[in-house]
Amino acid sequence: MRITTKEELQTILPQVIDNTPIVDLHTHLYGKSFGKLLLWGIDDLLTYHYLTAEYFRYSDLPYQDFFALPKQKQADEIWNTLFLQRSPISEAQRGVLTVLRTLGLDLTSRNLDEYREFFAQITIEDFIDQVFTAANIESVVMTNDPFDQLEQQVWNKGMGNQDPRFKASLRLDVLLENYLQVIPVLQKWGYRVTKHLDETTLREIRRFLEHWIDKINALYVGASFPPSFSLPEDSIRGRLIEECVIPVCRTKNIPFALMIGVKRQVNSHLNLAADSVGKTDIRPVEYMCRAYPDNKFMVTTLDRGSQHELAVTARKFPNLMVFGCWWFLNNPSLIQEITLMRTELLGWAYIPQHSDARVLDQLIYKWEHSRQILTAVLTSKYGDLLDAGWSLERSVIERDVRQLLRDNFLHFVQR
Ligand code: RAT
Ligand code: ZN
Repeated sequence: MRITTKEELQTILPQVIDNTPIVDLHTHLYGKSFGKLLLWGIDDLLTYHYLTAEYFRYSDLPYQDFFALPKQKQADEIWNTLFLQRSPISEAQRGVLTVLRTLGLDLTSRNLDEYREFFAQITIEDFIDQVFTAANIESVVMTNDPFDQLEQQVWNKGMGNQDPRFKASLRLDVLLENYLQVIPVLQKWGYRVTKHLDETTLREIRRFLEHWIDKINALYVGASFPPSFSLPEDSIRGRLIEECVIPVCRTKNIPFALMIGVKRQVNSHLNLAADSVGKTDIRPVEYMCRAYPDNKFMVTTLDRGSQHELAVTARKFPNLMVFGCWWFLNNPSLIQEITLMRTELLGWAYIPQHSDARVLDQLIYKWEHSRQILTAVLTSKYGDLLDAGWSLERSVIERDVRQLLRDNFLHFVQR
């Protein structure tokens, strides 16, 4: 179907964006076989760490008293403070409303027990189906930590890849940031490693990485990094990256995903909500892409200021795939700005978003809100094409949008 006017564009584009299935490349979700690691339901939704941080902007309850409460009581506190005593206007707060509305719950009742009742009556199998259908998700990528004991049990039983909608990625924060602490664990597992990164140790760490990539069928290897991240660097982390992670990723032909700019634990009382943001230096990314042209790198940064430099760097290196509006950037005004800028600099050659969902239900709001923004950005950009006299077809728009929401990631991991 040919599209020649902006009215036609405004009708068709939102349909195409809604109908395109998503491959969500970074989440903290797990398949059902991971048991209680898979969070879902109203109490998990309300105790999301984005909301706990916002709760403490208003509450006088001491941190330790709040965190000592059972989850349901924490959820009550957050509901009362953020939803009943004031209007839920922040992005994370609005997200809860989008989820409840989409699930058909009555927002006028504001009755938490009624919402709990809904979740008590549904099985996790049905709820996974419901969420994936509502958000039109094809698959999500988990964040899999080889040192997490609960996860290990599932992988050791061969049950980690049971549901093909939940793909794996190997997360290496623990290895890269706390190598000295994990030496005894690696030794217990039969790896001949020492604190001296000698040839045997490096070979053994590569063997460990290869083993886990194969074991979980990892689509990529990933890690988060502080604003001070630097490469090349004569440090344990720097050597592990250049002498183990990068060579193994090349052998396995999978990307190394870097999430740069997180300042961990700036206020440790906040637990999971304790982390903050700092200015990211893009020079290490430039170095890696140039020094390792046969490797593939996926990069997202946490601060707004580095976004432009990152997008320009992607123009220089085809082995760099920029992705997502991470964490504190996952807010409509910033997503809009960043997505517009990336489109202007990179066309279709980037991945606009990942959800970072920690609670299954969040897929609904994270993607509904991101789809709305993508619609606004592409309405404007396709509108410019119509103004220039370039005609469009529905099938062409479908092809373009599919690249952003699905194909760019799948092709990048496979190529
Ligand atoms: O967005 C989040 O939920 C953060 O807590 C982090 O998990 C971050 O996304 C990360 O992957 O380190
Ligand atoms: Zn994350």
